[in-house]
Amino acid sequence: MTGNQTMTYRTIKNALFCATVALLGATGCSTELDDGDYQVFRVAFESEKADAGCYVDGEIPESIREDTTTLKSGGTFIMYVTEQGDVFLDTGSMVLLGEKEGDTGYQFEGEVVDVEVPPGRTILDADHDGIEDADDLAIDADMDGLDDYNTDLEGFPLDDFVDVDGDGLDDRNQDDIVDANMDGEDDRYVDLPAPYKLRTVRDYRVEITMNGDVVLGETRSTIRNTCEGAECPEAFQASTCTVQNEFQGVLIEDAQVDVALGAPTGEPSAP
Ligand SMILES: [Ca+2]
Ligand SMILES: [Ca+2]
Ligand SMILES: [Ca+2]
Ligand SMILES: [Ca+2]
Repeated sequence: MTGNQTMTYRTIKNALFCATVALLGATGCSTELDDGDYQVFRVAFESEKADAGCYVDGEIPESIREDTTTLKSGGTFIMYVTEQGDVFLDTGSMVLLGEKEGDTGYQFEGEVVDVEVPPGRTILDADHDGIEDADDLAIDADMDGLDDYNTDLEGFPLDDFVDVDGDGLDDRNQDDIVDANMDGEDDRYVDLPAPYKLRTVRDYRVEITMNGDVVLGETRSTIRNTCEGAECPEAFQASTCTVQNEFQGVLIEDAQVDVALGAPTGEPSAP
């Protein structure tokens, strides 16, 4: 299927089940879902609440702290159970795996971990042994077993010719650029990774409580930034930002849902 095609499905099974339950005098639908079942909810979100950790210096600015709105934003959740009994929630921007929580609730969670190793120093290391040549007592860039810089007892070079890139120019004193792999970069210089890692962990969580045909719940996304290693930059500050949002909604019976099919787009946003 192409990215522009749409998939349509109906919650007829659920609607029939709800109708049967209603005829029997019970209130609303069961929250019990079997393999292959799905339910569609239309929900109204409150405005997002970001905690102080989401702001510079860990303080909610005066210009934001007292803002209020009574407007809601709308969303559609699709909950379904696959063959293995796994319960999924499609929020429209991501799909989370969940589990039943008590008699009437479900809890869905997901985590994205992003580790970055920033570029570090560039060193001159002609023989790529990891030792900067200024500190390297035995350099043998052309790997002929003869030291490129030391001399014998009579003062003659141990290696009379070093030409890693085969351009006829001695790499030590005649060659402006040694580029055996032809990428335009001098092979004698090596980029070292920074001696630390930056880790960003995004946790997403959605809780849904079902009560008959109505649902209540909360979405929560937390982003934690940490630095690992002995040489983290002094300016780096670990941070934790949590954004929370409550919602309420209804079960859409006999819903017809159009879902755009396409490749996942970039990094997920909050549910
Ligand atoms: Ca070296
Ligand atoms: Ca050599
Ligand atoms: Ca050369
Ligand atoms: Ca090169």
